[in-house]
Amino acid sequence: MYDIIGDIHGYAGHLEKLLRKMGYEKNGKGYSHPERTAVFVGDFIDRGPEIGETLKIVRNMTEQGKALAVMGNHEYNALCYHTKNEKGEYLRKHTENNTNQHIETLKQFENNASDWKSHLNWFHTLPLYLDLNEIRIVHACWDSDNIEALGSRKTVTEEFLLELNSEIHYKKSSMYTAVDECIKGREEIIPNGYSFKDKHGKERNEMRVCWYLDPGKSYYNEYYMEEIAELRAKKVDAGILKKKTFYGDDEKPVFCGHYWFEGIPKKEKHNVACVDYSIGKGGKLAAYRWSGEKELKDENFVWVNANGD
Ligand SMILES: [Mn+2]
Repeated sequence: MYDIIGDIHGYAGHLEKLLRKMGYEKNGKGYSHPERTAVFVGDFIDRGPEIGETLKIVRNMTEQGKALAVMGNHEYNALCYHTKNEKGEYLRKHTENNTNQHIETLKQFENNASDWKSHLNWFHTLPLYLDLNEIRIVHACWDSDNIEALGSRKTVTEEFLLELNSEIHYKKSSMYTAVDECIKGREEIIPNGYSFKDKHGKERNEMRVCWYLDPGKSYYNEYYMEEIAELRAKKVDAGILKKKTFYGDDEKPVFCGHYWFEGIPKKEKHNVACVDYSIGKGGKLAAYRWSGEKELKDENFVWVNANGD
C-alpha cells in the first residue's frame, strides 16, 4: 500500500502537513506510517523556502525504509550543474537562465557545502524509475522502450552522468533519450506550418505530449500538453510522429509528477495518474493513496493547499 507524493520543490511545511493528514507520525527517526509506504516522484529542490528540510525529511524516510523515491529533472539538472567534464566545463552551463532555475537551492546551501555535497551524492543513488510488483513510478514519462534501453542502469552514477553528457550520447543516443524522457517527458513533432511559443517566448516546433494516450485515436487538444488553437479540433496525424506507441490500457497503474497541473487532482486515465499539482506556483501538494486497485479512482487523491488550508 503506497502513498505517492508529488513534486515538493522545497515546501517542507506543506509536506509535513500532508504526511500528518495521511496518518504519518514523526518519531525519533522521522516520519512513518504503520501500514503504508510513501513514494516520492522527485523534484525535491529549487523554488521553495525549505529545501534542506525537505531533503532531510525525504532522505530520512527512505533511509529508514519508510519511503521510496525516484529522480526528478531538478535533481538531474543539479548534478549536471555541479559536475565538470574532462575539459573542466560544467555539464550544465552556468547561464543566467540555468542559474535562476537553481537559485533558491544555491542560496539556501551557500554556507553549508558539506550538506549539499551529501545531497548530491544521494541524488546519484536515486532510481530513474521504479517497477514495483503492482505499480510503476517515474518522474515524467514511462516508456517500455526507454526502460529497455537503460538495461541494468537504474541510477545516474557519476560515471553514467559523464557518459550521457559526452559527445557520443548527448541528445543523440537511445540511452540519452531514455533518461531525458524519464525525467522530462516526451516531445513530439508539430505539423508543418504550426508552432507555439514556450514560457520563455521561444518559438517551438516540438510539443510535450500525453505519452499515455493513443495518438491514433486522439485529437490535438487531448494529445498536446499545451494548446495550439488552430489544431485543437483536429485529429492527430500519427503518421508524422517520431513514436506512435503509448502506455497501454492493460498495463499496471503508473504514477508520475512533473507537469505542474492545476485544479482539482484527478487521474489521467484508468491506469495513469500525475501527482504534481503545482505547490511551487500557489497550487497544491498532492498525493494518491493507492491500496491495491487496478482502476485508479479520483477520490483517492489527497492534498494540502499552498495557502495553508
Ligand atoms: Mn519536474
